[in-house]
Amino acid sequence: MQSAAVGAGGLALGCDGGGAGWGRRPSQGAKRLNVFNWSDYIHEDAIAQFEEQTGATVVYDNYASDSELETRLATGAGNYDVVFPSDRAMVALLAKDLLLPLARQQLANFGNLDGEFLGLPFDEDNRFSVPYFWGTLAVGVRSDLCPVAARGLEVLFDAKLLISAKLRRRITMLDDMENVVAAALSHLGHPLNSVEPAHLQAAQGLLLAQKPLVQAYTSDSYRERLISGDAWAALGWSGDLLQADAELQKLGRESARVRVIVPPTGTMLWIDSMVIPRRAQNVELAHAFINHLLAARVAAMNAEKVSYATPNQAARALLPAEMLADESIYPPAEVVQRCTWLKNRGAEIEKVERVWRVVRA
Ligand code: SPD
Repeated sequence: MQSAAVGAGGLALGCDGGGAGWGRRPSQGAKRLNVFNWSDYIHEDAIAQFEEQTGATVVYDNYASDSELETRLATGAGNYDVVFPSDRAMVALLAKDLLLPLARQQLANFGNLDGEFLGLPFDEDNRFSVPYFWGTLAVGVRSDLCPVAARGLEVLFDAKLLISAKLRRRITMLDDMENVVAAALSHLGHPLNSVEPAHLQAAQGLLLAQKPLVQAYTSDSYRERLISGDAWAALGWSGDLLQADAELQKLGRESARVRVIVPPTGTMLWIDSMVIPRRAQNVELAHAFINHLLAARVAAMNAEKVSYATPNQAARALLPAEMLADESIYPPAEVVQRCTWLKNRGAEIEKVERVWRVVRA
């Protein structure tokens, strides 16, 4: 997990008081920008460069779930200026009027974005949001430890296989209702947005049978658990799993690998956006920060660091060919075609919530 408050005002390590951030304290009079982002989701230099260019202090804090972000924004906790909701969270935040319309004239680098990622259903004119990264719901396997040649979700859901291969308590699942229920539905061959009672009943049964075999439901520590070898397989988001593999290589553990499997039968696609909360205190600086992250070089540096797919086409032109060819980051068109976005299921989402409550009880 990454958490930092770095600033132009000199280094003063310590808890920042505004959250879990560690780093510099703002010097008196310096402008302070409160950024709340998913963990492991930015290159520290992207923040440092912005601070250098603007003289501002960025207080950077992390979250691990859409619901954490929604609660903070709804209760006004945190005074955030820039946050990064998923497509699913965007629907909820807009419905509650928690976001500020963006001033497009302050986003000179908006043109760097690939039109394919603009005008998505949750914000058709991008009045409120600017795409940040997209990715897939994937499976990461420590191929050096896990004794089965995993093909996809079966390594998390096939109880017989898990027990015979001694994977009991070696697997982790996201602590995320929609993603986990979608994975179970998908493993059972049902549409991952299904609200059919019979489909959800079967998904609940599968998740309950899996529960005693699960080491943890976590949306941020699976990266570290895979690196340490505590977990051998994890349901996670593509880039975090790839980061675990990169970290093992960096540590010189050549034979230790995390193989990232984007289920070839299709999986969930998601996209996270940059937005400004309605209660933001530093609106101009927030626009400047978003514009900075949209700059081709910054977006490319960021994409290389986090291993997620960038919707910034000017940045893509700067990325190593090897990265662009990595199908666990940019799945081939035929796999993308089999993938699905989360649908807004309106009041029917209660049925999914019920399953999740039973599973997590
Ligand atoms: N560590 C960064 C993870 C970002 C994941 N965003 C996924 C949202 C899916 N609902």
